Formats: sequence, structure tokens, C-alpha cells
Amino acid sequence: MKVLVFGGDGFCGWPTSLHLSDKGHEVVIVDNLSRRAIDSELDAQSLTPICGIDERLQCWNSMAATPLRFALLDLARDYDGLVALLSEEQPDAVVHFAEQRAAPYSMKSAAHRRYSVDNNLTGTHNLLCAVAELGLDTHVVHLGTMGVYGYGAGGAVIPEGYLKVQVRGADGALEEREILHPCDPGSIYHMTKCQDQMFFYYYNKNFGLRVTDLHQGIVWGTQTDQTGKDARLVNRFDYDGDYGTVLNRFVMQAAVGHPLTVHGTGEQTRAFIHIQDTVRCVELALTNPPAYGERVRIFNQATETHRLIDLAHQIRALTGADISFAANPRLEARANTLAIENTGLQRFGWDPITLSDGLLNEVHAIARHHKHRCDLSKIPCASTWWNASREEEPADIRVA
Ligand code: NAD
Ligand code: USQ
Repeated sequence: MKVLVFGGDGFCGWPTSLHLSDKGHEVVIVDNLSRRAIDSELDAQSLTPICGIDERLQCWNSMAATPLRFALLDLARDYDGLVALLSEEQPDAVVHFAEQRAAPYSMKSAAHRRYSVDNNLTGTHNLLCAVAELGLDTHVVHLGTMGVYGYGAGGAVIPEGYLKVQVRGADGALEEREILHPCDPGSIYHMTKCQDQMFFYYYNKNFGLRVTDLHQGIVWGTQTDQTGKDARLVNRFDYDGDYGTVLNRFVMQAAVGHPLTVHGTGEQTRAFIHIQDTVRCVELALTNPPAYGERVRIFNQATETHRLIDLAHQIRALTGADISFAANPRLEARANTLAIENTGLQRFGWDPITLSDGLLNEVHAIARHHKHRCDLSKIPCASTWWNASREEEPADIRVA
């Protein structure tokens, strides 16, 4: 299969590109390297020393049966370039990772909110519009987020994208319908993912595009079978207050002797998935495309849910780290329950990796190995989600 991986230089996109290439697919990475530019803007580097894209490709291609190719392209700004690329390559599928993905970054300032919206929404729309304009038979696989549902279902199991509801028909009788699950975004970033869904719905309905939307939980871990093959292939490990995600941050904080930074009570519950499973799930989505005429296919790409405080205790038990509680810079419920359905991808053969599989030790070892690269000043989360000019932190939002 020929696959274009948009955002293939990023944390999820790079290991996915290597995995697909390893499986014999023809892969072209398409990226504008904006994530590397944001590293410079924030003066924050990956904990692992990632190589430039040329060196990455050279290294992989020296050992791969099918060479990886690269196209430098801004999905949101270069529509003509995109049309030319798709027309030239005629891919069987595209994987769309190419969005600004950090919720705190999207909440830093008006400029960051506008950039996140412009980049994510225009990028997604350009991709769909170009596939439709060219009349391509290309399956679009998109990385969405569990955060589109919000975290306030109060223990009701979150289905895979569609919710069964009852409406009263013209004859007064109750009829069952399935609707897109209501959205409840917490950040501007999450809002862009909610709006992406409407683009998918429209292009699927009006142009017959085949789309799979993978609502992914928080990804943890760094290395996959392929990125571990050579130091030049190492995946990125974000730990800073904007891009670092909670579980990797806790493990890395333990490695550098920093107290684990729990926001608020730590009773927030979130969904998680290991990076090795990200790459497997994307492959399963690609090799099991929706049929023509099928509505947008949505899977919850998440393995398990945990309360943050329980994760912190688990890491303390593993490493002896201290736990600190900071005022929550975000506007989110102090505590929530989260139950999710995730059988869709398992039906295609996904056997999920869980926290109990021992991979936390591997992440800790990687963090310890590179801890000399950590800039402790980058650890605090400085992006507040409420109006900082107000004197007091707002009251907690809806508690599930
Ligand atoms: P990342 O920031 O590491 O990678 C995104 C890549 O896309 C970067 O290489 C960036 O340069 C590129 N990109 C961004 N805008 C672009 C544009 N306009 N044109 C071309 N390239 C562009 O992010 P990630 O962690 O790899 O996440 C990838 C996707 O998965 C995102 O859409 C994100 O929302 C989703 N996701 C990530 C997580 C997670 O925990 N990391 C969890 C759920 C969903
Ligand atoms: N948190 C802490 N301490 C920290 C960092 C975060 O307690 O040091 C808390 C946050 O307040 C929040 C939770 O941990 O309650 C999750 O934060 P996060 O930064 O790990 O994850 P999030 O902002 O939700 O975003 C990440 C990815 C995003 C993806 C999302 C999946 O960056 O791309 O969409 O996870 S999900 O959370 O399922 O929506």
C-alpha cells in the first residue's frame, strides 16, 4: 500500500512511518517541520536527542527494504503543492497527524489560539478538499482525540463516536437513532478536533470520502521496535510544560529527582495508550478500510483509563519520587470518572499493551539515560486556561 503520512516527523508520525515502512508499505512523510520550529520558540528540546529529518531518513533507508521518502509541505498553507503531491503520488491512503497538538500551547495567548485553529482546521479541510477535487480513491485516516467527548460523562460508557438516542417520530412513537457523540472540548486544541469531525461528516456524506477517525488517548512511552534500532532513529520525548504529557512527564520527573507535578487533586481520569500500540492501531485502521458508502468510521484508540493521582503513586512506588500538588493551571473538573468502549480496533486483532506490562521501567531507563539534557526550568506548566488578569482562579467547572 502507498501511504502519505502527514506529520510524519512528529512524536506519533515518525514511529508510525517506520512501522509502516518495516511492514513493506511505500511511505512518504509529508511535514512542514513546524514542531521543530515550536521547540525553538519555546526554547525547549526533546529529552531524547532527535536527529534532523535528513539524517533520520538516511539512517532508516540504509537498513530498509523500501526507502522512506520526504516532502516538505505546509498542509494548511500550500494547497496547490498538496494537490500536486496527491496527484503525483495517487496514494491508497493518507494518515493525518499534521496538527498543533498541545492543549496548553493552544491556550497560551490569542496568537497561539489563532495559530492552532488556522493550522488545524485549514490543514484538515485542505486535505479533504484536495482528495475530493482530484476524485481520488484514497482512504483518509485521522488522529483525533478522546478529548472530543469531554471528561464529564459521569461514568456512562463512551461509545466509539456514535451515541444511540431515542427521538419521537411523527406518529408519536419512540425511534432509535445514532448521532455523532456530543462534543465538549476543554481547550482550543480539543475544539479543533471537534470541528474536524464535522469536516469528515460532510466530505463523507457529500463526496463519498472514506474516512477513519481514531480518537486517541494520551500517548506514553518513546521507543518502538523500529525507533530502537539505531540511536539516530530515536523518537522525541517531550517533557516541557506545554508539550510534555502527564505520564511521560511523571516518569521523567522521577528520573531527574523533580517532584511529580500533580495538577489540583489528581482525581482527573484520563485515557492512555502506549506509542507501540499507536503505530499498530494506525496500521490496523489502514489495512481494514471502511467500505464505499460507509459513514465515517470512529474508533477509540485508547487502552485503559487512570486517575492521575494513581499514576503518581504507581511511579512513586517504582522510583521513590516525591509527589507535589500544584494549583491547576487548566480549567477542568477536579475529579471525573471515565469509562470507554474500545473494542473496534480489537476486532481487527489489536492486543493492547497496558501499564502492567512493565514498560514504565523502559521509559524510566530512557529518561535516566538522557536526564543530563533536561532543563528543569521548562518543567512548570505556565499556560493558564482562564483569564490571568482576573485575580482569582475560577471555581471548578462541572464535576462529573
Ligand atoms: P507532534 O507535534 O509531535 O507531531 C505533529 C507533526 O505534524 C509535527 O511533525 C509537525 O511539524 C507536523 N505539522 C503540524 N502542522 C503541520 C502543517 N500545517 N503541515 C505539515 N506538517 C504539520 O504531535 P504528535 O504527538 O505526534 O500528535 C500527532 C497527532 O496525534 C495530532 O493530531 C494529535 O492531535 C494526535 N494525538 C496525539 C496524542 C499524544 O499524546 N501525543 C494523543 C492523542 C492524539
Ligand atoms: N497534568 C498534571 N500534571 C502535569 C501535566 C498534566 O496533573 O504535569 C494533568 C492535566 O491537568 C490534565 C491531564 O494531566 O488533567 C492530562 O494532561 P496532558 O497534558 O497529559 O494531556 P492533554 O492536554 O489532554 O493532551 C494530550 C495530547 C493531545 C491529545 C490528548 C488526548 O497532548 O494531543 O489529544 O492528550 S486526551 O487527553 O485523551 O484528550
